[in-house]
Amino acid sequence: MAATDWESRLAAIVAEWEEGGRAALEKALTLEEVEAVRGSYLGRKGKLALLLRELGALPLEEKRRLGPRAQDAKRAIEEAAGLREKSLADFLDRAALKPLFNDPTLPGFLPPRGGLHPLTRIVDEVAEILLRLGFDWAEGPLIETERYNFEVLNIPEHHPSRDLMDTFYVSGAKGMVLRTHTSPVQGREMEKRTPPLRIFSPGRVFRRENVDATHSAVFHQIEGLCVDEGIGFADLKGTLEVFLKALLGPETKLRFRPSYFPFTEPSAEVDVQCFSCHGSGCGLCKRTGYIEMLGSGVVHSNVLKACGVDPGRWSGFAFGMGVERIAMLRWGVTDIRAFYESDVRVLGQFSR
Ligand code: 2NL
Repeated sequence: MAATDWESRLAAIVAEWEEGGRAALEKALTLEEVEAVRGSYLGRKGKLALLLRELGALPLEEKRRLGPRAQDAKRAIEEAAGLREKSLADFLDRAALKPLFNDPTLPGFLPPRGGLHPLTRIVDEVAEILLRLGFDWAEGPLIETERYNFEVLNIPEHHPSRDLMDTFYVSGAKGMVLRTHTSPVQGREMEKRTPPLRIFSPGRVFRRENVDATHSAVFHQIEGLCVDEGIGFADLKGTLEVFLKALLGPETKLRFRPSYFPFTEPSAEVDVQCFSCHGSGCGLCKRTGYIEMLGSGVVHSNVLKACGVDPGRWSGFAFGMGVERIAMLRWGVTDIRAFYESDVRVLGQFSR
């Protein structure tokens, strides 16, 4: 056989080894599989072994030139097979020992950890602050009467804000609605208690909304209410200043904007200077420099009266915020539906 022929066969074997043989060794899971790969090159009928046997027939000069190259290839294959064999053998030894005793030096298996839902975390944080300020946690029914959801709150029948609220009416139960805000809890508490009182009401509310990235028909609110002698707008400002600094950080800057709610007069919406761009304008604050955080106001005297509180002696302030909105701002969530889909790949990112 010609030397050039022999040389090209060696090149083909080396190429095949590099492109497939080496990887086949890495995939081998038994000593038999390792031996099969090694044997296909170096066994009695192995490709490289056969070629090496034919080396003797070549002229001496060619033998000197090509011999070392073939030996290098042989050594590379033997070395790779040996390494794989050793690591497999070690692994199999350990696997064989495993059932015999517990090795306490091996790392343990971490069980998957649970965590609080992001909305629960916001409610808990807000509650901790308000409890510290002397507010009591208050809850009430999700299915409300129109009286507590609307009338008591200075929203008479045919008042346009009843339409604005997009109410779910309970079929077959006249005058019953799914509460559109948590304000009815405050109304009920005002009737039950005697001032001075400070309460907050976290909970689920319902509106007939078309669901999209920022709207859900079921969502959550937290409202606060304070009634005492001599309470005015300054008390509202001071309380919200302390509350929002505790929630968002001591550098938080507030801005009060005049607004309208049927149950407060005067009313204000409270913005905080954007905590992302510090007021210079960015995507989060839509270039306004401010982010809307909550609605608030001095409790309307009609509401006090309707709940059995004498507006001649008592006055109060109230505020309300959306839990989802705060959670979205806090963690940069852009689709409200992420909170309800219960995808652990999403919710797992919030666990501590
Ligand atoms: C908002 C605004 C607000 C209240 C809620 C309230 C409750 C009673 C009396 C007076 Cl019983 N006011 N609640 C007042 C102002 C604003 O919520 O944007 N919520 C998400």
